Amino acid sequence: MASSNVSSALQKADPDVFAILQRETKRQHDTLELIASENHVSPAVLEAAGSVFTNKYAEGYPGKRYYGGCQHCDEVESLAIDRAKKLFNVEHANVQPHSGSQANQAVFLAALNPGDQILSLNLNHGGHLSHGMKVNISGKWFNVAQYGVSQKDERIDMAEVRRQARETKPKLIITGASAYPRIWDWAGFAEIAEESGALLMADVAHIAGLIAAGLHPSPVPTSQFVTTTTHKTLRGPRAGLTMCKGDWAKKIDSAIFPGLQGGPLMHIIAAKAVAFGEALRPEFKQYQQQILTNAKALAEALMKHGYRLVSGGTDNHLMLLDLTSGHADVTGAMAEKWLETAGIIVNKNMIPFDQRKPMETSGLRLGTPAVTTRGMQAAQMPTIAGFIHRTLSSNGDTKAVEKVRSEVRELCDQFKMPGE
Ligand code: DSN
Repeated sequence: MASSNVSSALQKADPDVFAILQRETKRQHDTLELIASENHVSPAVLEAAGSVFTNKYAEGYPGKRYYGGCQHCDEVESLAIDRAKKLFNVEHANVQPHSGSQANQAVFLAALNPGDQILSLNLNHGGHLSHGMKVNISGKWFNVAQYGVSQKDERIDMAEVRRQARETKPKLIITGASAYPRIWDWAGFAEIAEESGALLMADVAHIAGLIAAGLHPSPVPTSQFVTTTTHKTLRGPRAGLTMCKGDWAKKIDSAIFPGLQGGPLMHIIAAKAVAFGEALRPEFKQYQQQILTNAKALAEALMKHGYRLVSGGTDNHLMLLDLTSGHADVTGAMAEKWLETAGIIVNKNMIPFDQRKPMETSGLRLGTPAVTTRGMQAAQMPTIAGFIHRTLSSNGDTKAVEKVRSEVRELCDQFKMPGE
């Protein structure tokens, strides 16, 4: 197999990097990956990502390149495009964005001018930095208004979205989040966008796999633009994807190249083609269904231990645990560290109306895509919730955490990583 050849070549040529890779492989095997935006790709995706396409320059698009020797780049990029279009039932797909941020920037470059007004979800309520954070290019180049969740039920306050849209008259309304556990009301946003004359963009990075599997409504019919990363629930390589209605195709393509990027990462595009192919198979729907089942089971088990979850639970692959109820002195940063020592990998996260700073936070974000890839099911979720509870309620006590660590390792040994 190519991957083992690559490994042994690397071992010989560069034992230092090889050893680091070995350690990272072991870390991933020995820990429970609960970061909601991470996943474990298949050996096929990994092989394509590590393929000879990394040697090739292919600026341009299939059939219109600025370099010779691009015939196989054309084949693989066309295949990735066709599969993406089929997967999301969308009129146009550009598979070249290197990342989710660049997938979003392509929309900004295609549809906006500096100084234009945008309306997006508040970062502290689950939004994303590329949707208008002050220090991000999106916040520096555009006027940003933000909607949030309501204090009452911690769900997106559609009345507030409408009020802000009327008041600020945005050119673009951005939907989508990096930490929102509920279903999006795409039709509600479309109505508001239409009413206020705004374009609509959905950044579905977190929920792309659920949408592709038909387990979360799709924003494709109601949005001019749909962007995503390809490595979260979609379980592809680390990269981006910009999709749009046919009448925006030309503008989006020229925004990505030559507007934002030079040579596309053809090895990653090949890996996207593989991942989209995997996502078109029936097993992928079962996998996405299991992610949801596991998330519900984890949420219920945590609530049984007395934890409060933002909005009272989850409809998707992630949940936000509010540490202020029950662990008022514990910050998200402390909890993240203790859990990491126990072999449970999570990230601290702001919760809506958080009183703490982003480097501390009062919340943790937990997600089930990666543990589900390893084959864990609802039966394992109470065990994981128990590990989390023991770690947090011990206040990071070394002995207690060590005991959890060894049990986490035992659990990990029972569930293979892809390719093992
Ligand atoms: N950093 C990603 C996440 O964890 O959700 C978003 O870009």
